[in-house]
Amino acid sequence: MKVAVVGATGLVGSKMLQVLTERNFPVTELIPVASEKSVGKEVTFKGKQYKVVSADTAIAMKPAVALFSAGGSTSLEWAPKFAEAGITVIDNSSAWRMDPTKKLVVPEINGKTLTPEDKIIANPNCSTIQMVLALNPLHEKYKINRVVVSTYQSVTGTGVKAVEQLMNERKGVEGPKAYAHQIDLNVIPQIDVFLDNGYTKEEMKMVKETVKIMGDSNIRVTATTVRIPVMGGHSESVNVAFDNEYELSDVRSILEKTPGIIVVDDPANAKYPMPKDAHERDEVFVGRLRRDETQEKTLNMWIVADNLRKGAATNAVQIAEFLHAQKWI
Ligand code: 2RA
Repeated sequence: MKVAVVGATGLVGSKMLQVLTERNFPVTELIPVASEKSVGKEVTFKGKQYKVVSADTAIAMKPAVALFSAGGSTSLEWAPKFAEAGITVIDNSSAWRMDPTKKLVVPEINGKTLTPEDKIIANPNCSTIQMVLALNPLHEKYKINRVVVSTYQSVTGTGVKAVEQLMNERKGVEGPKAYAHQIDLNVIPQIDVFLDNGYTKEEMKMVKETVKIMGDSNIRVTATTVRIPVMGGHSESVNVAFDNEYELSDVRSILEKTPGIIVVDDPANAKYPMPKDAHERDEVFVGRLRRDETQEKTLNMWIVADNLRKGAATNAVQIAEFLHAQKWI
């Protein structure tokens, strides 16, 4: 199958190429797409060199599917043009996520809602994906009414420039800045821009996307999202209030049985999820499972995942795998 990757030279785009290779997605021809300044550059995929082309050229080459990771404005402009040409778009930007006519998909949760008519499919925000994967099976059993989440997010979520900023600061050399503040030896309680309600866009993504993916507007989410000087994955402290009482042992076994989740929860032996262990893994890691002793029917947990993989590239490729399994692409 011909596969286009739009934004192929970025952090998520490169990870998409890696994940397509590792998961042996049946790519017969790769069409790497990037901005005009990258057109003509070469990208290596499965040991072969492919020239980066423009979006116009990619449409003319008629791929079956296009994985987009090139930012919201590129998606707004180009995803409809790909879709009109019959190419299914799986879009990692925030452009279409809250559009009521588009599905926002974590395959394990709501993949089954997809139809062959869905030509632009939205991939959720990284911090939302890892959280809902753990929340959804617990919601099915105990009904969640409220979630309080605080995140500890890797610089890789911002992109190459942020990784360079962290590394430069660590070495004490000057360079371009992705953040308004130093990130090394610091914590920045701002991810994306502030909105009128005092929350950041990232925080409101977690609020709104959770409800859309889990399909239940009764779930209330409040979030504080924070950038930390870490690579490898996003971590989240999540407090979950249920309608119904639970047993901690049942919660553990539900999570252990959930595809895509690995429970790492052995505090006596200092075993809990950490980004350095989640790095380059497709699974979501859950630990520090414990009762909230201040409130009944309430659970605390700690969730970690590689934000470039399950939080972005892996989830997008899993959507493509689902479409391929249905023979829709
Ligand atoms: C971040 N959620 O970590 C973003 C990336 N999509 O900044």
